[in-house]
Amino acid sequence: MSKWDFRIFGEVEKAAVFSFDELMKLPQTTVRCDIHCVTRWSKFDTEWRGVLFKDLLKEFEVKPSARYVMVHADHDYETNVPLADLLGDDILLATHYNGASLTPKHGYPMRLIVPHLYFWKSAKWIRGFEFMNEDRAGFWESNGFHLYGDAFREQRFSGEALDIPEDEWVHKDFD
Ligand SMILES: Nc1nc2c(c(=O)[nH]1)N[C@H]1C(S)=C(S)[C@@H](COP(=O)(O)O)O[C@H]1N2
Ligand SMILES: [Mo]
Repeated sequence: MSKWDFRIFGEVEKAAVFSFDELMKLPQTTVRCDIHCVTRWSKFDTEWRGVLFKDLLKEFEVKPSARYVMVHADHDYETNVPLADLLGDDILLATHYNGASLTPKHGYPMRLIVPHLYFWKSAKWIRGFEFMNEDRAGFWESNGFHLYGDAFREQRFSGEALDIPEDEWVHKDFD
């Protein structure tokens, strides 16, 4: 954990680096939400704890020109989200799931939770946010998946918005 850090860079007044302990000193919030994977499993009423994106945002100054965020994670994973989508009361840098620390498989030490977008946007093993003027495709978004990925408008694939009723989504056994 001593080597782990979290970087803030791009369209910010001053780039910043946070240690895990520094992030843990920020207010801790619990969020209950449903999550939706693009491959059609959902899990309902999940509970996460961590730091709200909007609380982290108070720790540095974003340039007015910043409109998108590239979420950077270990193992070269990245995913893009509009900044406006990250400002809500349910957007979390999560360290805990159901009261226990995240397991390595599910994103330890920290993952993003963005409930209203497909779960590929909820990057595991996050390491930084890059603020951007313009949108740029992340890993899945460069590989045929939707640039925005609204789970309720069923934006799965690039350019697509299929209309599949919610009751046809399947529930995944979360291990
Ligand atoms: N870093 C990283 N985050 C990721 C992924 C990934 O491959 N790498 N997969 C995404 C997808 S498609 C899903 S459905 C969820 C799965 O989260 P889980 O393993 O906790 O169920 O993580 C998302 N976050
Ligand atoms: Mo997924």
